[in-house]
Amino acid sequence: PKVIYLKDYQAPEYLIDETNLTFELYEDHSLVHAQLVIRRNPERAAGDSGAGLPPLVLDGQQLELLSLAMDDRVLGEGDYQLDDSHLTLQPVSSQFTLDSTVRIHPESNTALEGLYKSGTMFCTQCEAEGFRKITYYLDRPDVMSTFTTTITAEQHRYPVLLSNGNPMASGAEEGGRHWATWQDPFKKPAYLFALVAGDLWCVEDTFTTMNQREVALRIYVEPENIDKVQHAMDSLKKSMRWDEEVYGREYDLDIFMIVAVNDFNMGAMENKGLNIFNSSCVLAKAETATDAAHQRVEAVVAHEYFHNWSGNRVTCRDWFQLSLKEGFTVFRDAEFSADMNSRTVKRIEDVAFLRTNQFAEDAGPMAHPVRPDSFMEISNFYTLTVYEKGAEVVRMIHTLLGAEGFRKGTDLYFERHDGQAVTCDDFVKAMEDANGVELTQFKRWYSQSGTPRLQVEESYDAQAKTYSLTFRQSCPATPGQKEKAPFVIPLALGLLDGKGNELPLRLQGEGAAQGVGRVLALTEAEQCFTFVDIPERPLPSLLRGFSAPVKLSFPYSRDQLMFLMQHDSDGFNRWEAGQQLSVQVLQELIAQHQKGEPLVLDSRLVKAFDTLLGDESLDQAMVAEMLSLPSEAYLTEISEVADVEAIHAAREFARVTIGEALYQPLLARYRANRALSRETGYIAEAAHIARRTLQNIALSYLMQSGKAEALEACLEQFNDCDNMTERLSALAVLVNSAFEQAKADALQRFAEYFKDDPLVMDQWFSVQAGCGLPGGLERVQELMKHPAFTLKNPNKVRALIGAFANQNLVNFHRADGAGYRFLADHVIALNALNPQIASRQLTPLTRWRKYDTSRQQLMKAELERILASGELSSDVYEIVSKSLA
Ligand code: HT7
Ligand code: ZN
Repeated sequence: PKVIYLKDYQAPEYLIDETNLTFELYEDHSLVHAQLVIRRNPERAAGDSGAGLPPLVLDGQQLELLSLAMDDRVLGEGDYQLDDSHLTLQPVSSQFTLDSTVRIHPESNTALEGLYKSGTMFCTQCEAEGFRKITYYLDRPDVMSTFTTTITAEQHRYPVLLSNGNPMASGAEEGGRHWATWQDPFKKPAYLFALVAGDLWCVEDTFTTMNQREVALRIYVEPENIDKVQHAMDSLKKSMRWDEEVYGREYDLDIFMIVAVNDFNMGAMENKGLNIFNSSCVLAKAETATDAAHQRVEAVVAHEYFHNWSGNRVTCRDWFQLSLKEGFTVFRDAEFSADMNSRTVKRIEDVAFLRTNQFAEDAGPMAHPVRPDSFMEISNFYTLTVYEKGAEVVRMIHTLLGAEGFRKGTDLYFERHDGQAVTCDDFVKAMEDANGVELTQFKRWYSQSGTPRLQVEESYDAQAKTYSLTFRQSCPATPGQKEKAPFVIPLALGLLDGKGNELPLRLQGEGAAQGVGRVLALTEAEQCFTFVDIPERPLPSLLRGFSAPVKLSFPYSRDQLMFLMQHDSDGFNRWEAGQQLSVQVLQELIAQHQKGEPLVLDSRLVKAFDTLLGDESLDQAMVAEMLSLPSEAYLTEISEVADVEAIHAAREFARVTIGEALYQPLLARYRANRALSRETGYIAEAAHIARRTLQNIALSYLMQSGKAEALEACLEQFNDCDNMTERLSALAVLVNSAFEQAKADALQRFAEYFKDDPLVMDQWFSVQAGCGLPGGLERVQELMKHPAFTLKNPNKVRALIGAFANQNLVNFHRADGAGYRFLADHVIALNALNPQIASRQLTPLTRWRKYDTSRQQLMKAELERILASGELSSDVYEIVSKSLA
């Protein structure tokens, strides 16, 4: 495949002002008629000479061209050139209309890109380059057009016909068919086009905007899911209000629709006025979806809705700028979730995810900047770096400018660029201009890959009462980038005295103390800050709220970490101190395991957890977070060479020891919370979610004891609860226990009861795929034969193969390489069916450098086997070849 470079970007030769589409949908093929009103791009016309106009090169793949006409002149084969991805013609005037008809086959499209069928429903996925599988077009985000779409289909099978914009007209046709026309008045790139045809029901509501316009809201689902839509509808209305209040952004069409589909490559898609969602990100009710699933629905509904401004009204000039819309929108949805739920818990969850997964990506063969310089396949660049690190970059701008300055910047950005396709530079420029600041050095966050390291040293001068912090930043080499220049790192910090009080902060040279806690902007490779009037040696609380995506190191003792856990005024850093303490303790256990010594858990960790459990005044959500040990994946990420077995053994040993040592306080907490759950029934509010989370963590520790009393509690919860949060947690701890009979019974009853609900069956697969007990691979192989499993459904692939390879590290990384072989076999099978899903499943194999030489060989051998397996999609080829380079 060809490599595409950002430096080669050129504005399009032609623009498309109007796009008129007619779809004729049939069972064994579909026809697409496109009428495009095209003109020469004035920006490119300056150099036009007598030599005539440049050729028009349209994108098109897997299309059967049936007819073509330019300004009513029918074109024959000699009038154009066709290859497998382009149609090239020679315009004779600078403005013309092009009519084409193509035949396509949505009924056999397993890649789920372009127009395809999910079950009986027709639907589309056009981002990033799927529209070219629907018709010949300038399929690039800087070509923006109005769209009018007519759909014709059999009335009985497809009573609902939807596209972007507002409904214009509809009617019946002969032969049991009908039609509907939709018009989208907002210019948009083709990646935001959508079409749906199916037998769907909808839940309807309305939203009155800040300017008193009434917007119709509709969520379409298959009839059996109509009772699972209310939560998404509530989330949508909250999102619409929040975007008005926090960003001043009002919705613009008369109608906003969401459609749930079962077969979808990602979470959801922000098509203008017609969002299409993976059903897992829309459907939620207490009996079938966990608290986490409810929160994900709320977050994804918000994310896609927010794209209406950050992505649709202002879009990307080219796909290298993807983080312009994705990083910004992830930041917006994270802030929304923080406002709707617990701010600190949301930040903890996001940072834990970033540090475990994005930091690993940034340290691996696919490391790339937030704004990549090149790619082979753009679908591979919907990455944690573009999304999550991109959101951290926007968050840092927010931290540096403050909430008010940031809002001034976004107001200017939306005003200046409404209706345009722009770049990350344009976003930063709006921030600069609105605030009168310069962010030139800051922009290195967009162009340099890798996670910066920040080493901190302290010194206290008791006589002068000064306290100095020296910061040294560096960034490891990443593919194509050996040397890195210093980043601007916003460092939020505070200093604590011996009683845990915050000290007023005055830097040397400043007139007066600037309050307690502040943000320093680090700009140099090495920089020292001296605080004055510091009466005693303080304890620093650094990188509060994780104010920058860096790896910070400061030589805290375990006692200091315990002190911060109790006294830091920053909730995030209280959790962070607990995590650092756990990491130190677990690393000690890992070393003991490696030396063949008996494992001994530092009792200070048990004491810290005991204190947390004993303090009833603490927020239960925070206690739950703080009682959760760092994951095996995180322990892997921070290891130089990950010792899979030692990490697993150390963490399991810690869990058993804690479960036994704190059995009574855990049982007391568990019983109190479970009693409340029974008393109130399921309530989807933050305080109840927190209570259930703590209850379930307590249950998982209690089950480590192996006591019959714990099993009894677990079975009572499994059998008698009224919601999926309690039921699935009980099932998960049973699955990970040694109570074989109880486990088998529970799994069987669960599957029997929920066999017709695919999303619940996904959870059933995942819980088993993640079980770290011996024999994991064999269990997964057996589950692949289950009638509910199919490689054609991405949710099933993620639930079983993905959960096994990403969450069951001790089984996936079996010393004989059978886990690697299993994954490679399925990547090869998926490559032919769905290249995007195939390439995403490859991620764990790309991390081979983290492991011992024997595992490295085995992992590389599987990557090489994939490379040699035949015709590879560009998606899989790019990841495999870069991983082996
Ligand atoms: N903007 C959407 C991206 C997306 C996508 C990309 C590649 C292949 C399939 C896809 N489905 C959706 C999702 C979002 O970030 O909102
Ligand atoms: Zn997005």
